[in-house]
Amino acid sequence: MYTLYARNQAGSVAVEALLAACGADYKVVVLNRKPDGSFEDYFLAINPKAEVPTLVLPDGSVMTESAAMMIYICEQYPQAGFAPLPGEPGRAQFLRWQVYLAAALYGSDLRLFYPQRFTTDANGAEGVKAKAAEMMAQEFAIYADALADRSFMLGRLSAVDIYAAMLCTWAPDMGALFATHPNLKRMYDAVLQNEAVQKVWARNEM
Ligand SMILES: N[C@@H](CCC(=O)N[C@@H](CS)C(=O)NCC(=O)O)C(=O)O
Repeated sequence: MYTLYARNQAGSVAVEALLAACGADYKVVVLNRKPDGSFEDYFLAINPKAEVPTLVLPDGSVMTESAAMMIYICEQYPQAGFAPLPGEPGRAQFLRWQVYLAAALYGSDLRLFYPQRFTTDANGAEGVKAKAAEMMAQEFAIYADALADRSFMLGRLSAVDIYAAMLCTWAPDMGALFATHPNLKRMYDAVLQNEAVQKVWARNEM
């Protein structure tokens, strides 16, 4: 069984949705925060960076990094069809966008929501936040341009779309994002047609 350490509406959402959509045997442990905002102590022994998602695999080993988890899960459930497998057409684009979402958009999101963690300047947070918002807008535009008139980046629902849908929910103004990029709304609605994804969104109170 997989154990996913999670927090509602956080980066664990896409991993949880993919596990559910693949029909994996998994359980979710929703982490609580201590009064100082840090996660419970036992979690540090599992992930020294104390970040969600953290995934414990059926063999007991620990995985961090949401994009890597999603690529791995797709490979464990090839019949579910949420990624082109190595050697199949579309594999390069699958890897490209999976890593783009993690490295570019997820990164900008973290700087937007936790700007103080990205500067040693006591007055620097506002600048970090403003630049993150600017970069996020550009990164969504690049993604939307590549998506063009398709509903799914690779032509059929894949882990990339699930990841992108989660990231859309973190946009500072999702309505404005969808007004600027109607194809992102089309993609989002198409991802949410998947019943397993819908259930995970609901469990996360999204
Ligand atoms: N690169 C990591 C980033 C994970 C991350 O930063 N997660 C955030 C939540 S979305 C987190 O746990 N931050 C620490 C906190 O909330 O205290 C990944 O893709 O999994």
